[in-house]
Amino acid sequence: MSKQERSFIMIKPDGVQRGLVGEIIARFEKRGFKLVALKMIHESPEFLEKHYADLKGKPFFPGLVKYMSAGPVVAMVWEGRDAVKTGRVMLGATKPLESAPGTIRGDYAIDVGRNICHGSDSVESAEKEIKLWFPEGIIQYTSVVESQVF
Ligand code: FUP
Repeated sequence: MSKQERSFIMIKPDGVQRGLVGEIIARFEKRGFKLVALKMIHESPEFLEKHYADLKGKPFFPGLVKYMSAGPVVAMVWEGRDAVKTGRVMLGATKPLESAPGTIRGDYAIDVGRNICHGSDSVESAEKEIKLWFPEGIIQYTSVVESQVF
């Protein structure tokens, strides 16, 4: 059964630097998801360590935290049917060799350590990540897509 969900999607510092913000947002909008939160923010290494707490101890962890805190990111929450799973499909696989053309990573990345975007991997982590990145809460509004009756 498909479900209405929220996913935390982030454009990483390399995605911002490479001018891919509009492209990534357009893909989610065109797919039919509703943008419910958006901000550009330059976070500290300490904050990124919280975001990636599950990966603490991995050999790439220090480099990951350094890269993620090197510049601003665009943090977003997208809402819609199966937003978490579909968001992951749109992002593409973590490993560049496995990320299919047509996905964001498959179209724009060749390096696992510079892979442009992040997307929650489960509904539970989406909830945690949304709380962490948007402690101020999320705006409620009705989108045109929702108000259509067909
Ligand atoms: P993903 O959920 O696709 O972002 O993948 P992971 O949670 O496994 O990894 C988080 C981030 O760690 C990736 F986006 C990139 C980085 N990473 C590396 O730099 N090297 C690796 O071998 C694996 C992940």
